[in-house]
Amino acid sequence: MIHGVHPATGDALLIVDAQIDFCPGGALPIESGDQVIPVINHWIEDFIEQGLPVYASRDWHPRDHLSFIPEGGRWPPHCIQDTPGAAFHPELRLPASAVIITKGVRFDQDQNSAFDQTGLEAHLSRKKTGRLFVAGLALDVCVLATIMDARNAGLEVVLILEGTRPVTADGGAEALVRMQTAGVSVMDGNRPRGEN
Ligand code: VGL
Ligand code: ZN
Repeated sequence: MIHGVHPATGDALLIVDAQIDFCPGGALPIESGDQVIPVINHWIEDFIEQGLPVYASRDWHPRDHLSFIPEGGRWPPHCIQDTPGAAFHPELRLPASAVIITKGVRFDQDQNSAFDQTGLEAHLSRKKTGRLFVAGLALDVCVLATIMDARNAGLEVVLILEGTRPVTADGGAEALVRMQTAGVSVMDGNRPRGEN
């Protein structure tokens, strides 16, 4: 566990799927999923203050997506394009400069990772991003897939632990082991600066 990593040039913040459907009351609710929002807002402020880029992915499925239970998939229908539940959490303070990454739109496969066929790797390389700070939902699904792809793309990764929650506790614990084995820095503490 690390404390007090400070964002600097070459860093970017990636917020994964901070959407209504993944929060309590949503279609695929993650326990305390909404509690990540104020944590993420602090990080957004810090990145913006320093002129550093902010990215936000969104799960954005066509209706009757193959990942939905009625279609033989494993999830209740969620994040259907342009429905209220697919919107970012209303308290998430995304800046106008945030770059949105849309995923999960394919009819023939799910896309848990924000890197999966989105072109994000090439974009970050062009922007000379070397390190990604990652938070969002869910730790054991899309955050995990995104972070593993980021590592495979050669990026350094800092997981903001207070800014993520798992679908299941066991899944979350396993995800953390896999991430740490892959060289991810797990940051304990909900502020980019200060005491943590
Ligand atoms: C996610 C389940 C299904 C996620 C997306 O964003 O973690 N989880 N689709
Ligand atoms: Zn999904």
